[in-house]
Amino acid sequence: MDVALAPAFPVLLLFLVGISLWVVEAEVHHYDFVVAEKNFTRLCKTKSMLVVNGQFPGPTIYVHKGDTVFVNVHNHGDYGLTIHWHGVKQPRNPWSDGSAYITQCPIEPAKNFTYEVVFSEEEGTLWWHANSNRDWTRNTVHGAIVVYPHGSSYPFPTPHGEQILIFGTWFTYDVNKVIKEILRTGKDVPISDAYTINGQPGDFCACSKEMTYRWRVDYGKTYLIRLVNALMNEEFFFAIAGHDLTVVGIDGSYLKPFTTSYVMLATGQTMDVLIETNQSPGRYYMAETLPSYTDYDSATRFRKNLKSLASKEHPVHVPRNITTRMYITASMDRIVHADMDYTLLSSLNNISWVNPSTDVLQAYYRNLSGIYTSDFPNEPPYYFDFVADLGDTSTHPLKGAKVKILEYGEEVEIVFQSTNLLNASDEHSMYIHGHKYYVLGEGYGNFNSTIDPETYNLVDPPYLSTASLPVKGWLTIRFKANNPGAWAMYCQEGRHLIWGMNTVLIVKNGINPETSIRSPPPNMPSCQSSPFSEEDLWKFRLNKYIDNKIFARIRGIKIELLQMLRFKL
Ligand SMILES: *[C@@H]1O[C@H](CO)[C@@H](O)[C@H](O)[C@H]1NC(C)=O
Ligand SMILES: *[C@@H]1O[C@H](CO)[C@@H](O)[C@H](O)[C@H]1NC(C)=O
Ligand SMILES: *[C@@H]1O[C@H](CO)[C@@H](O)[C@H](O)[C@H]1NC(C)=O
Ligand SMILES: *[C@@H]1O[C@H](CO)[C@@H](O)[C@H](O)[C@H]1NC(C)=O
Ligand SMILES: *[C@@H]1O[C@H](CO)[C@@H](O)[C@H](O)[C@H]1NC(C)=O
Ligand SMILES: *[C@@H]1O[C@H](CO)[C@@H](O)[C@H](O)[C@H]1NC(C)=O
Ligand SMILES: *[C@@H]1O[C@H](CO)[C@@H](O)[C@H](O)[C@H]1NC(C)=O
Ligand SMILES: [Cu+2]
Repeated sequence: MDVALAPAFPVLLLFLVGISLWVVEAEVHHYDFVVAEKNFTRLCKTKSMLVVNGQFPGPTIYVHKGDTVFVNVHNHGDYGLTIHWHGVKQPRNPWSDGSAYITQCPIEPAKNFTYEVVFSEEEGTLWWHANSNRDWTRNTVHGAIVVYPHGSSYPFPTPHGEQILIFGTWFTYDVNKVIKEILRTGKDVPISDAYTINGQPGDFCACSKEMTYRWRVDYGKTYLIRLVNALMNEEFFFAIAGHDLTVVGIDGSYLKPFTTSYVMLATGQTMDVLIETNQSPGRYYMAETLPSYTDYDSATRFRKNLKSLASKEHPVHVPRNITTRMYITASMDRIVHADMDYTLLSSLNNISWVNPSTDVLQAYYRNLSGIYTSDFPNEPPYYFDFVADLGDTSTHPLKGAKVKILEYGEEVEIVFQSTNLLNASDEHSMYIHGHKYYVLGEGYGNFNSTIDPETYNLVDPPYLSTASLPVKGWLTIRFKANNPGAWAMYCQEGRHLIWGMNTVLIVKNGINPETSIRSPPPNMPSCQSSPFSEEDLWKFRLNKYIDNKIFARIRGIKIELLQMLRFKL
């Protein structure tokens, strides 16, 4: 640690600091990630699951702002996977983004691939996870990333200590095997058995009393808690009994500090909060709760407090000269087949994503035709009352690998609109790779382009990579397309993602090498034939694969489905 030098060489240190502010050396770190099956016991049951370096959650990556990390991922599992660095911009380096069939083909079993993870503007807490829109490997293959400031300090008093809390979803068996099986056979999707904090269920769960995660703190100190929502499908509220929390950062950027009794994290979000241990010594529960459908006001109230620092050291650059405007509907869909079977899907602007056989980035970079099409639309095909009670209609979205092409340097505004197709509106967690964006506003109902923009925050909007799109509501974001590459944009919630709520933004090169994609590293994994074809997958994503949440809410479909199953017997 630099600080350790201070007592011995105070003069030298001052000298170094004076210079090093200008020639600050970014560090290079190396990690090996061995992905392999291992047995874990929770809730009285032992299961084998895929984890990194035998740990769940996986190892934490520690860096300073601007560092580079080489992570060699050795796949000792029995199927292909990729690892994504959530919220890391990776300037000009989409090759190491780790999106299966979007920026690379999977690392096959017994192979390895070295990611070069380039940190730039990020500062705070992020995370890494396996990334596929066709499986749930990320449920067990994930871990935190801590990015310390470099050459400067936190924009808040330095805490006495810090703690990472990763929230996960627990299944008492390898759920990814079940998901793959479901994609093949059409069996029911399971509900999770518990939620975990740092890999452990709460002490009221079976066989969990001794194992429940405990964190010892000293009285009268301030601690920084780094929260990671690694849940498969849910956003959640988090609180610590008897203590207020001061929110100071989100998705690797700082916020104007605000104090609150609870926080809320969208699926995939990370948050930095301070806690003062100012209550009488004792035990206090740290608890996560899922919102009920009446809790959206609490969620909105919380999110309204999220404001960027917008200071001299941490300025905001909200795009003002918008060259591309998109209005994107996020829907649950259903295709009814001739034999009365139906397939549940999800879509963006009525397009349900289908992975190509070769990754989009390679196809783009090498000018291969026939892999994707560039016609992802800027608006939905039809306008209707998106949030009305539309009943159980069949929606028949289009399928395909349709991408949106952006010129380098464009300033983009996207209004996401959740629809109530199938009477199944849900919250979504909209995530874009390669770019963080400013969240200008959100609201309920259909977006109104006359009155809603008046509510936008153009002064100090939060700078996120993952943001909540409210149920039956809208969300407006802006970003500058200044990172050339092919970047996935999707709902982070696992069940919506595997149904197709995904697309890709291709940002073209600028005019010089500094604004162009780097050349690909050697040894990019090559594309093997996937274990089952997209067509099979499509057929198998059938009626039986009903999302439990939807199940509970759309009784109409449930009854219809049961009747239909009986009919088929
Ligand atoms: C997990 O436990 C089962 C049953 O005890 C055993 O057969 C299996 O080899 C173990 N797997 C690993 C990866 O240790
Ligand atoms: C990693 O993969 C490269 C080929 O891509 C291979 O040459 C090397 O031996 C592998 N390393 C290990 C440790 O498996
Ligand atoms: C706005 O963007 C257009 C297209 O990129 C550009 O020609 C124009 O100069 C920009 N205007 C401002 C004020 O930046
Ligand atoms: C890529 O394809 C386009 C259209 O087919 C063509 O105009 C262009 O010259 C090609 N570029 C390269 C580098 O092959
Ligand atoms: C749609 O859902 C709402 C509440 O979830 C319910 O009151 C209404 O009856 C449903 N409409 C149809 C057509 O099923
Ligand atoms: C989606 O596209 C299909 C095919 O064009 C069309 O039949 C359907 O009505 C569209 N659905 C919506 C919700 O726009
Ligand atoms: C938007 O709001 C204005 C003002 O309330 C209203 O006149 C207009 O009809 C609304 N537009 C739509 C598309 O609902
Ligand atoms: Cu979603």
